[in-house]
Amino acid sequence: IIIEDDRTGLDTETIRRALRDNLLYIQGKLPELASKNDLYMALAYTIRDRLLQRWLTTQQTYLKKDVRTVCYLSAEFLVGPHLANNLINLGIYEQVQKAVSESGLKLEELIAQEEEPGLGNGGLGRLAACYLDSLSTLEIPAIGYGIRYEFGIFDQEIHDGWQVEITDKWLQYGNPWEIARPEAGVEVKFGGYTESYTDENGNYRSRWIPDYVVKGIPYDTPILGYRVNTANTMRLWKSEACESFDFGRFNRGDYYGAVDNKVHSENISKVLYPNDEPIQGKELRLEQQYFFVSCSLQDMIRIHLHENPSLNSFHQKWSVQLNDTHPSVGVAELMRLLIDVHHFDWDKAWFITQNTFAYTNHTLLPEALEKWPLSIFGRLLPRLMEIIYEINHRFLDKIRIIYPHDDGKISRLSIIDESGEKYVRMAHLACVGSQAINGVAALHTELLKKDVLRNFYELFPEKFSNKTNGVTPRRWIVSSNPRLTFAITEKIGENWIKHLEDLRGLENYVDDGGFRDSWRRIKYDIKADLANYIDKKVGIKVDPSTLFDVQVKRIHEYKRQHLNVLHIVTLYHRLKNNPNLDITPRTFIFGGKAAPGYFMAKLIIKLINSVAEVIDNDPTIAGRLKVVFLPDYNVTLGQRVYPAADLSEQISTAGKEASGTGNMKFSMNGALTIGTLDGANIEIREEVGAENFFLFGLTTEEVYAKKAAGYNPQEYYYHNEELRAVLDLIGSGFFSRGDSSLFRPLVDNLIYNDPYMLLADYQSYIDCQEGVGRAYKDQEHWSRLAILNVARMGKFSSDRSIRQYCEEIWRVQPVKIELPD
Ligand code: 26Y
Repeated sequence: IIIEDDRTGLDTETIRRALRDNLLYIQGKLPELASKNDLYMALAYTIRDRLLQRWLTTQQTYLKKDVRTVCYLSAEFLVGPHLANNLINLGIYEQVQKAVSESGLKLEELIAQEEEPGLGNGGLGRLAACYLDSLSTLEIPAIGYGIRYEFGIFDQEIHDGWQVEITDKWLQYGNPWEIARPEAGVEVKFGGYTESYTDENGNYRSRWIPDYVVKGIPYDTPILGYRVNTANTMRLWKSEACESFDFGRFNRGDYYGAVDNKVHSENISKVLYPNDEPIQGKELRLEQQYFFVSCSLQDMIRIHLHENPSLNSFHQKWSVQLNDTHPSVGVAELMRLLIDVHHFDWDKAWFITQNTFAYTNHTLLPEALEKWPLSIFGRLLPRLMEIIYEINHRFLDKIRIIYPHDDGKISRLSIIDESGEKYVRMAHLACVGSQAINGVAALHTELLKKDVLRNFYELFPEKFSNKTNGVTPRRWIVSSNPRLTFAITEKIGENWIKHLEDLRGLENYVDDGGFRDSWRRIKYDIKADLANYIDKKVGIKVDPSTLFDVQVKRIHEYKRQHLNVLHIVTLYHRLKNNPNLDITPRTFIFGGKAAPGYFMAKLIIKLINSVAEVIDNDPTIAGRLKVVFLPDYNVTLGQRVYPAADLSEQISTAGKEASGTGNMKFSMNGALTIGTLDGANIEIREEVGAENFFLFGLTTEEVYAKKAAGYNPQEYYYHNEELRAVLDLIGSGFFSRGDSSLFRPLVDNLIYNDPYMLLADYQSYIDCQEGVGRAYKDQEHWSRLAILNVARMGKFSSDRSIRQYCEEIWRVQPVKIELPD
């Protein structure tokens, strides 16, 4: 037989041989002694070889063509497992399936073996991962820069209904997808002081004498595009102690002190902060941010100077996107590198800096805007503090000309918040230092302009634009939902995978009874799979013919998982009062992690589990209501859950969810949405049609108006009998074995405070849910709506988002990668 090159060939026979080789010579195992994990590793290395060929060719091409490159700076990349997606993108899933069968195992079992890198909290980190997939698929030169956390987002267990956090040891069996590059390490300074001096040409300069220096080592993971040869790099930095640095302590014989330093250096990339709201004043977090940003900018400069005579053209060759304010210290860092290290004058450096960066905002909650106490910032990054003062000084001088005698304006725009304890406002630094500023959904961008960043919008309206989020159909349809993928492709071919707008072609089949029939069969089978998983994981038996009503996302009061619970308790209460009531049987599925220090979020998890238990133990409810909390919601579990959902819960208070991306994943997989006019829900509804979307709740304007008029939740409590009964039931201890104090904080918060207006939206939600239940009873009708939802989701591909970023912000072009024959 003829076989291809052992490390690049794509036919079944070559892959089979490569697998055997890797098992012997990389894993060092005989086939008869190999564990499932050994086989997974052998397969992963086999696929990695195929990636490397494309990756090296990509790098070589970029170098030769001297391309303009996008750098996506993000403290989080929630990429999910690599193996299945690489097989799909390479187009060798079937070949590998056959090649693996020799081992007596199924490919799916090996895929399940992969531990996902949980290097993110939620939406923002996952968005960065979808964008890397699209950048490669669209053949755009790009690098994703971030942090290689040794411990990612914690694993969640549920004990007695409460969340318990377990360390995520994702690296313990090795990571076959990354390659360390110690030779490309860079140094990062911290602490100490600055001094000014006059250089040999008589120029005033500043010098930073640090307290300690940390080394950053890059770890590269190739990110392959779909059915193209482009493999871009995700470059994550690990912190290490810097031997070259002369620790004063060590010289003084203070050995333990020197070890402290080593330990401290290694701590910087040790663990992901498991919060999705700023951690006020945690110095280590600021160290993480500066660490990865300084490493990344130094790396770009090194690459640039390798290909160009000077940094004068830096902004022409690099476009750097700030994923929220987390990397926004980069604005000051690039200034420092240009001025202190490369001896640029201020104006030239500022021109380059401003034309390099662009900033994406992801939040509307004012309390979630990142700010750092000056005391911490100045101590840790004294030279950057000086530079920020200078940026601010020059910025405010310009403002004074535009708004003379308006001190209020000055203090509102200032990068330094001086209203009490002094802070650096990171969003202000990002706005001033960027050529473009964007929100992540139409409503969100409008609210940024009107509210959160109003003063900046007045100043430079031309910098603002909207870039509605998107998700990659390769992971969120093809990889997660092979059955649906097959059914769609059978009808309209496979172009939709790269051109999601082509899903429109499915509209021709909504009236095809046979198609609707097979659509329902597919959904049922997927739900049956999830039911098996649920039984295995939490020991609850659920019926796949019930309506699967799903809310999976981080637990947050503004996302209102507890509004969902109020609906469940309402149904339960109705059934208790009227046992023969005819309701649509439902299975409520929840999943999501709570920040470890967020008391109310943890109490909401406990409430869900408590309600689940009572309902489960009530024989009169059997077959009609079921509640499941799936522990450890992550990318892998999301891939199981989205395809199995009938109903997607997107019920945040209007004006609070910047965009949402789970909303898109559900709808693409044929779930209908019950949602508020918030974030991208608005645009989803616009696309799928108002008649195919279950809308409820106050609008943003109504929320604002009610707040302004002095919202009083007690009015709802006293005037709505059913609502009162439901809240009283929860408050009574009925769901907490008689302990009426357990859920008191939650119930009281709703009755007396209710910052997210659950009580105001309650009735509208309950009524809307009744409509959902009725609609589900007519299965033919429901299938039509589901098919139309899928057919009209084309806009929400991350390919569309990335095209807009490329054309309107980054001004980068695709570069074709040809493999040598
Ligand atoms: C400062 C730090 C601890 C921090 C870390 C993570 C702060 C915030 C976050 C994460 C924020 C986040 O995930 N935001 C979400 O971004 C999505 C992508 O744009 C949006 O769809 C979603 O509405 C928004 O909440």
